[in-house]
Amino acid sequence: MSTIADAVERDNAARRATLDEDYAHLERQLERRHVDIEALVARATAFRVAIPSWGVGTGGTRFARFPGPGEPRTLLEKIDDCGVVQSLVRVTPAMSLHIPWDKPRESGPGDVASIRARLLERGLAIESMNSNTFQDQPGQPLSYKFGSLTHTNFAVRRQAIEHNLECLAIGRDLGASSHTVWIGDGGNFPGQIHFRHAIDRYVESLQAIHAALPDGWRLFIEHKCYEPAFYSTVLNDWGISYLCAREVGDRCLSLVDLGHHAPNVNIEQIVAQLIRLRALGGFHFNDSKFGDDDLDSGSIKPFQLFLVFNELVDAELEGIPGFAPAYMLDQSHNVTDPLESLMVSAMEVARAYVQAHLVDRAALAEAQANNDAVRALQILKAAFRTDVSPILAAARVREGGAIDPVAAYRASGYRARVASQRPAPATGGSGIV
Ligand code: RM4
Ligand code: MN
Ligand code: MN
Repeated sequence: MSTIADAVERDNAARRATLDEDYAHLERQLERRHVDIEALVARATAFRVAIPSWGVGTGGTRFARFPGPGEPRTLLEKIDDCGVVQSLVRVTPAMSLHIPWDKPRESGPGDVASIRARLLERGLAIESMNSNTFQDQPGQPLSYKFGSLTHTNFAVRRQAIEHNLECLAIGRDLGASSHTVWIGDGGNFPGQIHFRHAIDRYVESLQAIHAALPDGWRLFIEHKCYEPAFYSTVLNDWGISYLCAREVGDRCLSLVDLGHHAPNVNIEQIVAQLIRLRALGGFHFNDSKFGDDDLDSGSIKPFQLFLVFNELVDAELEGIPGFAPAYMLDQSHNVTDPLESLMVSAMEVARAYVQAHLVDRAALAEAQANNDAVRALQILKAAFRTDVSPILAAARVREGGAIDPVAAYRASGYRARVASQRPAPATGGSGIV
């Protein structure tokens, strides 16, 4: 058993020589392609992806949840776990919170002051707040069974709006800078929902939330094609998300969650469209085989992840005005140690980002101008096939992180240590939808 810092030092010492060798080799390879490896290390170092507070607990499916040992029971413990991830991978300095799952206590441990202090201690900040009107909470007067922000009854909509305003107030206290709204509203049967009236109610509710946004904040709306409603979802796709965002207000932007589209939809093209419309506010990374599976980023379709970043990096390099999407992991870790999944996922997202910087954009533009499809794909594949692991590892090490975060984490004995300090609660916490 050792602290994280000890484990990093020991594990890095054992891997240092191999990393140096691999780095030097990659440096020579990239020189032949006229790419400066140090510039890529700088990109990798500057990259950021936020961790959702709900990602550090074990997720569940609608069938079961199998809690792991040492799950965090409070926001303070979630901050501790996120601090571990950040100290090892060094690209995850921000957290995203879900209210009421992460609601601060009135006083004592877990209140706003103690949360702020713990964040500071762990080198973390809060980025986005997330409202939760897809569940009923104990003691809540009105139910969301038939909808929240788009409910037919004004009193239910009012309650859902109030909840979002509370999220803004908590977020302001904790230093957040954006609010993300995903609702489960929709219908299970044809005829159940009046499509046009439901979206009218959605826009009206969102306008009330938008009007209360603190200075400098952005409001993200997240579409999803199905689930928990299985026939129709109120905010079902990116187009309706864009149109609603425009009606809601100038600080309202669309958020893309990789798992929220029908199978085989071209998500990278959606990303490009939203960028063109200056409407891409944020991104939830995860991976999927069939639906909103919330599997680990890069585990199923790494080429798709790369193609998404190809669009994001293209926009970044072009300097599109106002382009500053907030990146976050949004995953459900059902069968792994969540901290391991988060570390690997953050590294996979950073990998796709760095690989996208390897695309020879001048050559690609030329291939496109000449309608040379084979050459265009070759250019993308050359970037995608490059193993940038030594770049990512070098960026981590220079920032004090681990060459091999999972190995260092396992060697630290952190999970066993928190398992003894955090007895499992009688009831399992929330999974993820
Ligand atoms: C939804 C959506 C939201 C997340 C919830 C828990 O499917 O992805 O972003 O907050 O799950
Ligand atoms: Mn999401
Ligand atoms: Mn989701």
